[in-house]
Amino acid sequence: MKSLVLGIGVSGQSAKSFLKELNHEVVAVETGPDDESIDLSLFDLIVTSPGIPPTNRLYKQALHLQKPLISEIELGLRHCGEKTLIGITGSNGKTTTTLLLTEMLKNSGFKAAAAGNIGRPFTQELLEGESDLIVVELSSFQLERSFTRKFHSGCILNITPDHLDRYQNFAAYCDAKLRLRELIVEGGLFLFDERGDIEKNAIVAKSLALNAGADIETIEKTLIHFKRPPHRLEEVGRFNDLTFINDSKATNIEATINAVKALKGPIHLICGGTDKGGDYRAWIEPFKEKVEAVYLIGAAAEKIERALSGAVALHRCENMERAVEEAMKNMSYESTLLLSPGCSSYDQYRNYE
Ligand code: UMA
Repeated sequence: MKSLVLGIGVSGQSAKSFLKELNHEVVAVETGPDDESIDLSLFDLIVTSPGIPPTNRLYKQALHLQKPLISEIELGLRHCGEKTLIGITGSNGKTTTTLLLTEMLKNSGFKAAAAGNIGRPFTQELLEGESDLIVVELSSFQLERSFTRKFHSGCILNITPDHLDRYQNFAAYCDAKLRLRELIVEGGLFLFDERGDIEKNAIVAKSLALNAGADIETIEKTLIHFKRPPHRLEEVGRFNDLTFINDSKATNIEATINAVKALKGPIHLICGGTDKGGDYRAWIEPFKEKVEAVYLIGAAAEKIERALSGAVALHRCENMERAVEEAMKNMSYESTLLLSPGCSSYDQYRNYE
């Protein structure tokens, strides 16, 4: 078999190693949007990385030529043997839920591991890990070209507008998320909570853990001791009477709303970055009476300014440093400075961290 891997990021590299283990002859390439450099007729299988959009020319050509075009996740699903798999997707809360569930299962004695969108590619865990149960965090991108029913259970935590720079509309994004339902084995547990919140995420983790056979006492203990991963409503310091919160993982509009709802006012909010095509007017109502001022940074600043104009005090800032300086001048007694971008960070940073 001769296979082509599109994208040489972590999942592309992992897919390449995995295919080599399967004795495939493998070529891995980076591919620009209009790339025509590869003769696809030479390949029996094409594995695509999540970051490559369906508008990419090779991706489109592969479909046109009816070549098998699969995600790195699908590659793993086809060769995961008897491992128990649990899938977690949603617009917000999936990493926290994945970690919490994995912790519950490990503490209950399972050889469990977390993989997928969380950072460690699924195929890498299959190749190198010693787990016999894998909790797979799945992004909409990863679900797009995944087909094999192998998950014993799974959940969609919530679906709110995100990645509208990649999808034609919200319905197309929902369709990608809903693919998880098609990957769960007959009779497997499927949970779908359209508008979940972080408490509810604990209930989801608990239900999935119980379903997998974890014991209730260990689950409850894990919940008590579980620490949210960093960059999510993380208190990073206090200065005089001011509190500083890092919520840089809030890379969509709903996530910023969740942050504002979870905190006490008055809030001074730093937001902005790369726009993902959503409507920031959704912030007007939840910001009322709680958010005292908004400091705008990054490429989306102008769009956010237009959406929020007249609803809240707005400050356009050159960069993060300026935004912090400006906020420090304005913050009154017991206010909170919140970084919750509501956008992705690629215009200024390598990633949300
Ligand atoms: N590339 C191309 N052509 C393109 C786009 C990208 O050649 O059109 C190349 C890049 O030059 C780069 C490689 O592809 O070399 C990057 O591939 P990728 O963007 O698919 O990223 P990976 O490094 O493989 O990481 C991916 C996920 N990234 C994305 O979905 C963007 C990681 O999720 C995931 O942890 C990893 O696989 C392991 O499964 C990150 C993410 O930001 C954390 N996810 C998004 C989110 O959570 O919102 C979906």
